[in-house]
Amino acid sequence: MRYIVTGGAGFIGSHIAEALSGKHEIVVIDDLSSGHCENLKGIDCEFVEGSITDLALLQETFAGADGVFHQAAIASVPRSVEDPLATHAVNLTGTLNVLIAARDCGVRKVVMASSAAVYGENPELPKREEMAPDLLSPYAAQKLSDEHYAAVFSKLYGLSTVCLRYFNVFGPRQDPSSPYSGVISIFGSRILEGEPITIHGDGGQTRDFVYVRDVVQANLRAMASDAEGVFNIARGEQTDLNTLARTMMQAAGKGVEIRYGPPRGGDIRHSLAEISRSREVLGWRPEYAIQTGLAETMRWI
Ligand code: UD2
Repeated sequence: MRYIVTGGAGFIGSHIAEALSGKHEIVVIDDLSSGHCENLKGIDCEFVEGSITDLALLQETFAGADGVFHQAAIASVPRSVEDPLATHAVNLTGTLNVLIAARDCGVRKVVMASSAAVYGENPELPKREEMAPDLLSPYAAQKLSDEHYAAVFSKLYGLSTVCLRYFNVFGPRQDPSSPYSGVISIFGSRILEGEPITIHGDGGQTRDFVYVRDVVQANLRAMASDAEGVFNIARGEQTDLNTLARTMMQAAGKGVEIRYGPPRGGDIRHSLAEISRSREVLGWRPEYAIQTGLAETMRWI
């Protein structure tokens, strides 16, 4: 099979490319705005440097492809608040380009990254796919619009699509130096450097963390199945930030000072996914306990 991975030099994309490497023909397309070539070390793939905002490049690159794993995005809520237009160009117009190029090249299936951001502050837990969205940022609006475009392309042009709503993904290659990085990569690098960590708020907020290798398997299952639509990708488990900090220090065998700062503006308090649809329809289930994923992540950092 010939597979395209957009954003394949990035955090999640490079893990997908790695899982396909040696078994399939892989083309990674990435503009290296947040991805790094080192993430592709040892991965057998063709690399195309370019942006998903370039429709002609996508139409050329997607020729002969069987499937597209679409991971390229400016994956940041705060960036989208600061710059709605630039993030729209990549996250929404870029995704529309991916769908058009896939349609034009006769690609069978597009599996794309969506986000738990679409649930916003809807207080109902766990979050179920059929719940009403509550959009709090341009990023959430862009991802939900992507889902709608995917559904329309399925109906209108017969392009099979799946949208995976990622919750808090963590693992190796999540860049700890980025200000938009996930809490686990930030805490991990601070703990290993012996520096204090800062918890925004009282640490009672919860997230549903899922290890990147489980996210890869969800993508592969979605590509292999006939399923279409929207699926939550998470462990279906709540971890509060205080527990997370303690568990990470245990995994590192090293304690650092915990500082408590003001809550971060726009933060949601609790997050938890219902994952029965992914289990039943995709036949996927998360295999990595948080501790196992944290240990692998700390080894990488
Ligand atoms: C996640 C996604 C985001 C979007 C959003 C939707 C990641 C990296 N981001 O944002 O793309 O889908 O969910 O709701 O998965 N925190 C600290 N100290 C730090 C850094 C973070 O206390 O040094 C807290 C932060 O205030 C928040 C929690 O950790 O309460 C998780 O923060 P995050 O930035 O890792 O992820 P989140 O849930 O805001």
